[in-house]
Amino acid sequence: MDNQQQKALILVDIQKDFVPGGALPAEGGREVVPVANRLMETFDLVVATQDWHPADHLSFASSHEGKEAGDKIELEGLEQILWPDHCVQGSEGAKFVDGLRMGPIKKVFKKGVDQEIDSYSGFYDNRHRRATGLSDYLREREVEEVYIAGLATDVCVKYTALDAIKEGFKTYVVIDGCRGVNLEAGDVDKAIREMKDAGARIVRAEEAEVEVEVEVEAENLDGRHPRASQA
Ligand code: VGL
Ligand code: ZN
Repeated sequence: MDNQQQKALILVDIQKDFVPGGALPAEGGREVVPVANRLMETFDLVVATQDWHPADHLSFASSHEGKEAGDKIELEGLEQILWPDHCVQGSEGAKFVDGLRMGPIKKVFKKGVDQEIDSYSGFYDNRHRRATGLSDYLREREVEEVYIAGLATDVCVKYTALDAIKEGFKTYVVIDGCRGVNLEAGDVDKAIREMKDAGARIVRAEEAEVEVEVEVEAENLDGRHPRASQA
């Protein structure tokens, strides 16, 4: 049987600062950990993204005099929401949440590392100037479909999903494996609508697991990937 990877699981920013007790928590954020851990069992290829900012990152309200979190400014011609300091490189809050299985994660893609620009998507910074390498990594491994879970639904999950679609991946968002920050009420619902409208498929973890397992079984039967014959 060939070993072509066709599907990947992308775990977005499951970091301490994005769960309760952290600097920028998604309500119920810790609940994505058991979902992610279970999902990892059904994927051969699992990658993660990690928000990883320098201490003086310009997305932090603290980097702008007189500004507070939630204020909006313009940064390099783009609207930028100002956040509390979060996911500072090497800090406790930047670590992955306790209990998240790290063994299956083949590679971690760090984002938000440039001081002057934010990076919500796991693929590109917000100006689409610098790639994190995630897209090339997936393509080199023949990935065609990505399943996305993590934090936060209405920020980094959303932009990661939108970029995945733009990059040509068939994109699933495992919605019970995501939690949002809802900076403004309704942001999560709006994000789900936007992702759907762009072509993302919103699924639950059990559907994602079933679909992957069914294909693995079919692959074992005739030694070929089931999608190959449909091309
Ligand atoms: C995120 C706001 C700022 C996220 C990252 O991971 O959703 N949100 N930086
Ligand atoms: Zn950030």
